[in-house]
Parts: sequence; structure tokens; C-alpha cells
Amino acid sequence: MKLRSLLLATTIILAPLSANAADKTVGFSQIGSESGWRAAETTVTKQQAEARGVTLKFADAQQKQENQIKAIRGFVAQGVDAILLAPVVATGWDEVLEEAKEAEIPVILLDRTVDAEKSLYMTAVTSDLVHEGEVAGKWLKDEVAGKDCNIVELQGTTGSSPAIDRKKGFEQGIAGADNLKIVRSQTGDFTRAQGKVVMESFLKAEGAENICALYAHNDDMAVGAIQAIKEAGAKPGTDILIVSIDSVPDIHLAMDAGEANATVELTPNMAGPAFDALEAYWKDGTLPAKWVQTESKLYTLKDDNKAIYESKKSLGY
Ligand code: GZL
Repeated sequence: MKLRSLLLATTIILAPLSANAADKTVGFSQIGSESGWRAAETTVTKQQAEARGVTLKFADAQQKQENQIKAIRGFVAQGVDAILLAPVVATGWDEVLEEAKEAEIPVILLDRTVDAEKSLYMTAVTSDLVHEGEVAGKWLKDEVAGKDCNIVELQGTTGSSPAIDRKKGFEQGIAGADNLKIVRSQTGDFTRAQGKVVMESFLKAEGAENICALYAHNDDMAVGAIQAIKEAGAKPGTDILIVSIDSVPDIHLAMDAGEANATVELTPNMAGPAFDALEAYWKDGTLPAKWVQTESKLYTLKDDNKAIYESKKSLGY
């Protein structure tokens, strides 16, 4: 075969690949590493990019919106092919998302949403955050079965869509149950350290004997709170019931020890559906729906939490 026709054949074979992710560069503005779940999301995103031959430019914002905005501007200046954004808070994105749109760079939101025109992003890959809170609330309502129960609540990062929606959902879940009352509610910023500090203040203010349950917007704050409950001489999981969200390995370890009671699973693989949407778009311009919803599953003491812990440990947490 002549060299020219060989080159042509080679080019033709390679050409369809360029429609996929194999020669693309994607910028990822990640919030930080405030929780075990977030660290797993970062690991899985890097694995997904590598598996698809995508060059990933990673920017850790240390939980600061201004750093995310700077990172997005940097990605636009570099002319990346797409941007993944896990938005730390829900507001303040319009201007920078407009700039990405001007540059015709698609933006996909991961695990949190923004209060902005839907035309400013290609899609959002998230769980149903309200539903997660509702599942947690309904579980607690069934668990206490009519007994009076003072609840303390550790909220996620103030102004973030999970903090807003998980609070709303939990209140929907316990609606109509006059025996259930949220007596304290404060942000623990999704971290173990803050979860412990704020739980200590709840225990001091209310007295452990007057707290029946903790609802934490993520497992990491619940794990911090478990430490505070133990140091106060109470038994987490029995004196104070504990329900949270994420299903990270350590909450299953706590559940296996009877020190936590329920968690609602959040997959750390938001990037898989995001890259699928981008590959379809790059191939033939197909656009995804504006919301790609991930599943939420409730785990309780009825599950084999030791086995779940072992299996999750290998998933990038
Ligand atoms: C929820 C996600 C939350 C996790 C936390 O979609 O944004 O952020 O539940 C993380 O663990 O900090």
C-alpha cells in the first residue's frame, strides 16, 4: 500500500476518535476536600478522565468561590474543550458562566446546582437533594414511632444547594409528626472538625439527655458529632440516634459498631455521566437533559455494614 493511502487510512481510522474525549482537555473546578465524599469524587473524576483519554486540568478551590471563579477564567483563557464545576454555593455564578458561554465552552455542574439561567450550563449531574433529606426524615419518623424526639441538625455549607435542599427535604419528611421537633440547627460546613465543635455546643446547650436524634447533612459531620457525643458520656446510636447522608465507608464502620443508625447513599461518580454527555455532544452535537439524576439509597443497621465498609474502601475514598 502506497505511503499516502496508508496515511489516509490511518487518519480515517483516527478521525472518529476525535469526536470522543480522546483528544480533549477538560478543566475541573473542585470545591476542595472538606469531606471523605468530596475526596472520593475527585479520585473518581481523575479515574474517569484517564479511562477516556481526557486531559484533566484540576483546580482545588479550598472551599472559596473566588478561587473557583478564578479557575474557570483560567480554563476559558486556556481554551479548554469543557469545564466541570462543583459549585461551593448556589449564587454568584452568572458573570463567569456567561464568559464561558461567550467562549462556547460547555459547563457541566457536578453534585450541586446553581441559581442561574439553565442556558448557562449544559447539564447538572446531581442527586435529588430534597429527596435525600426526605428519606432521612421519614426514616427517623418511623424509627421513633410516635415517641417525643428533640432533633439537632448539622447543616452543610451555608448557601450551598445541598444545605438548602437537604434541610427542606428533612422538614418535609417529618411533616405532620408533632412528636418530632428540630430544637437546634447550625452549619458544620460539611467537615468532621466543625461537626464535632457544633455538636459539642448542642450538647452543652441542650444536655445529652434532652437530645433524641442528630440529622447531619453529611456523614463527615456525623462522624465528628459521634466523637463529641462519646466525650459527653452518651452513647451515639442508642442515646442519640444518628441519620446522615453520603454513605462514606466510615459511617458504615460506625453503624457496624452501633454508633450510627442510617445513611442515604450519594455516588461519588458524578463525572461518568458528565463525560458521557460530553462525548455524545462532541460526537454529533447531542445535548443531554438539563438534569442527570443520580440514585439515592437508604442504608440502616439491617444492612451488612461491615461488608459495605470493605467494598467502599476500594472505591477511591
Ligand atoms: C452533595 C455534596 C456534598 C456532600 C458532602 O451533593 O455537594 O458536599 O454530601 C460534600 O460530603 O461536602
